[in-house]
Amino acid sequence: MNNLLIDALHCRNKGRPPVWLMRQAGRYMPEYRAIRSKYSFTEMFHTPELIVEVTELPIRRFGFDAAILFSDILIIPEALDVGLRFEDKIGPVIEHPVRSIEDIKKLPTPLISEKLDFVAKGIRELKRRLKVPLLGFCGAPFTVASYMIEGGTSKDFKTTKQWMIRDKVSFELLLDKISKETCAYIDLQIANGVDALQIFDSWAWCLDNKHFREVSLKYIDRLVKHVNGRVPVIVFCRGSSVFAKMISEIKPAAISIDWNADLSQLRNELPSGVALQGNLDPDILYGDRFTVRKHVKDLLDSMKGDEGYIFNLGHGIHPDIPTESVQELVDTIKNC
Ligand code: 1CP
Repeated sequence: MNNLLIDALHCRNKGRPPVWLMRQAGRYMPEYRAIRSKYSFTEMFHTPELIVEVTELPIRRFGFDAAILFSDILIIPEALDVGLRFEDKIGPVIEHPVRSIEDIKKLPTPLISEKLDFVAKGIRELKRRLKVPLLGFCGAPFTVASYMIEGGTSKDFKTTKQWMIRDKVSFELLLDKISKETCAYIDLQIANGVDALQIFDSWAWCLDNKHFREVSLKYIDRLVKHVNGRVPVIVFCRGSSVFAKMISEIKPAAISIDWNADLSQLRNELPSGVALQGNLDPDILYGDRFTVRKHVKDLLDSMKGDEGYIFNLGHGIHPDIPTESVQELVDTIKNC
């Protein structure tokens, strides 16, 4: 069993840093695209056999030190019957957006352990097969809420922020509802064997400091408290370069940093005992192999000897990244 990730999450890794990439099980892999040509994305993440197969693809091809469950953060809105579908070239679309107290009251209270049993099956099979730790994940309530309110992907989060600014009390009722269902989903993942969890708050960057604390961090804190040390938790947000100190107050095992910050400098500003993950600019992987190697080495050098460092990108890998860049990245870390 490869324990580099778990050791690093406990800040006691004496070996080389572990490496995995956000969105490693995705469209940049020809093997993924081959499976995807036969099934819709929704069919794929609903089918335990395909969850297992796709989760394992990047481990087999590149030798990452951790697997991340093939699924999606929007599984919670889907379980809340808001009419989720994924459209090619558009992304997620939510047919019945949530925009008022009345809409929140209409949301069902599903039995997550039954409704998402296909995920439990996938996790159990993966745990039988994998020789690296399995990361489960969920969306942070703020980011999940933004999809439910906007009805899909947004550039400016206008509808979400307008509601938040005009009537924070009812806005928080939605965050509360999403948090409750997410806690049940976290329980399902832990009960079936995930070794660690990552919480994705991809769109937290759109919030000012005060609102980040009040509508994002507060609910991430609820999730971390709910996990209560059963498995290590990594908190990722776009914006973590700025919000890292605040995030460290809720004591996750690790914070995943976007690519704006100088990671080694940030390390000095944070309490010891919190692991750091990140933070290569995903666009570096468009460079040639020498460029990729140089940037990976520079980041490794800057974090040398840090027992709580996990190599990752500052956000997910783009679908058009050449696989050669990913191999160069992994090889550079393994040979460091
Ligand atoms: O068309 C396809 O083949 C589907 C593409 C795809 C994939 C491969 C989507 C649609 N989701 C995923 C998998 C996925 N999503 C994983 C799997 C594990 C991995 O390899 O990392 C994970 C962890 C996610 C999480 C996720 N989904 C996030 C948070 C992470 C991030 O990148 O910020 C978000 C915001 C989503 C929403 C989502 N799912 C898919 C799309 C196209 C989107 C919208 C992204 C956007 O709004 O820009």
